Amino acid sequence: MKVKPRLLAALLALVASVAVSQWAMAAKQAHAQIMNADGQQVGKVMLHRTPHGTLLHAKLHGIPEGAHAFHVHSIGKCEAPFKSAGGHFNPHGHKHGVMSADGMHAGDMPNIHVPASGSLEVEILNTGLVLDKSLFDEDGASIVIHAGPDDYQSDPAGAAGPRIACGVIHK
Ligand SMILES: [Cu+2]
Ligand SMILES: [Zn+2]
Repeated sequence: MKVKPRLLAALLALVASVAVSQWAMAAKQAHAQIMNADGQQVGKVMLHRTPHGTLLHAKLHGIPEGAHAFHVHSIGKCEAPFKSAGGHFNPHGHKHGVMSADGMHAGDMPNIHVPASGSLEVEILNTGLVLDKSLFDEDGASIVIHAGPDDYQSDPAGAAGPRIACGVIHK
């Protein structure tokens, strides 16, 4: 099929404007107060929109030393033991894990490694996460820290063990 150049240009402009407006419509930033299972605040996470996904900036304290899975979960409800937060945020129906050919969830991120002090400040770029209406849907979304590390492949949750901290993501 031969497409007239002018029509093609108009179509390309339309596609570009839809992509730009979706980006522009996404929230510029969001945040989550992270609480442990005893209801104590153990840090916060700022989420910043970028043209390439979401930059998460976490400042944590009072977290047990060691490696912990760090995910975005699909429900914005944090009631200990935080099953209330649902599964991993997964708007595209993928399998879990950065090491899975069928992965990964938009909520999957690298493990965090907390030193003996229990405090950690870290920035993580999640290129699959957009602060748009899929995240801010009716039941919201949350950030969850697990007792153990994510193995990056076990579906659906990376065999990361119990959930030890959680924070609802707010615009
Ligand atoms: Cu998780
Ligand atoms: Zn996952």
